[in-house]
Amino acid sequence: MPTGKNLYFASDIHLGAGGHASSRQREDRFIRWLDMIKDDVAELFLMGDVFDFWFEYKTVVPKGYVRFLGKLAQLTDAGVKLYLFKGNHDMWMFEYFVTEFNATIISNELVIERNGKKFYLHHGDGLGPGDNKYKFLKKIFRSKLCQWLFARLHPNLGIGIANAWSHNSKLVNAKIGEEKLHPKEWIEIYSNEVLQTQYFDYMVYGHRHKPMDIQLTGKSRYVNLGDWVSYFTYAVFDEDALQLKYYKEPDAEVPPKQ
Ligand SMILES: [Mn+2]
Repeated sequence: MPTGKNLYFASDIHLGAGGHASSRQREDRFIRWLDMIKDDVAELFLMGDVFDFWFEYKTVVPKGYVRFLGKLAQLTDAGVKLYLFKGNHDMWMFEYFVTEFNATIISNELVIERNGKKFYLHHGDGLGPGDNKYKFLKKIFRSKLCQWLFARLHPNLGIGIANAWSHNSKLVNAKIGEEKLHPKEWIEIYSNEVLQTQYFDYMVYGHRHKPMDIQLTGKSRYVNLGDWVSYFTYAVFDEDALQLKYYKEPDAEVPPKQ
């Protein structure tokens, strides 16, 4: 049994983005964070775009991320419950993480209640009004036929195309593009709409690459997890309240010598 009791949430690590060296830096930092929380965590929610691209074939998975995967194995072997959300970059996770980590894969939203608090959890893509082009693409990409066809391509070709495409839609440009489409914080608008029919204490998302803690209708809060590209942010629920935090490297906290 895990000794920890807390719930931890993080998203948008985009492992693989920016080339091997830059990705390793992000991976190492994220692992240091996992080490920091390992005695304290009961349930770990990785809320999408953990990988800049992921596709698993029946017998093949993408190269890389071995330290991260090893650390996840260590945590889940010790009894930590892992939830992996599909993001818009890694919507093609199938059985591998279930087999290896006994993870629960979440395709859309997950609703949970812990210690009397109600949570609504979603990666954050394709919500709210507009962006019909993306919503249409998401349907196609998530279709069995599309996945079957993609799996027929040789991995060198398939993952090559995916990486080229991912490099093309750079994170920052994608963010600016989305903000042009939705000048208002659309996840906030969406959340308030959901709250009209159902109460949640916390509505937690990623995807925006921007940490936010916004008061919604009534007592509800919208927490956006930010990312591990520029902010290194996460949320923790300690049986009492949800807090958005910045991960500071332990050595960065040492006060300068007099
Ligand atoms: Mn995303």
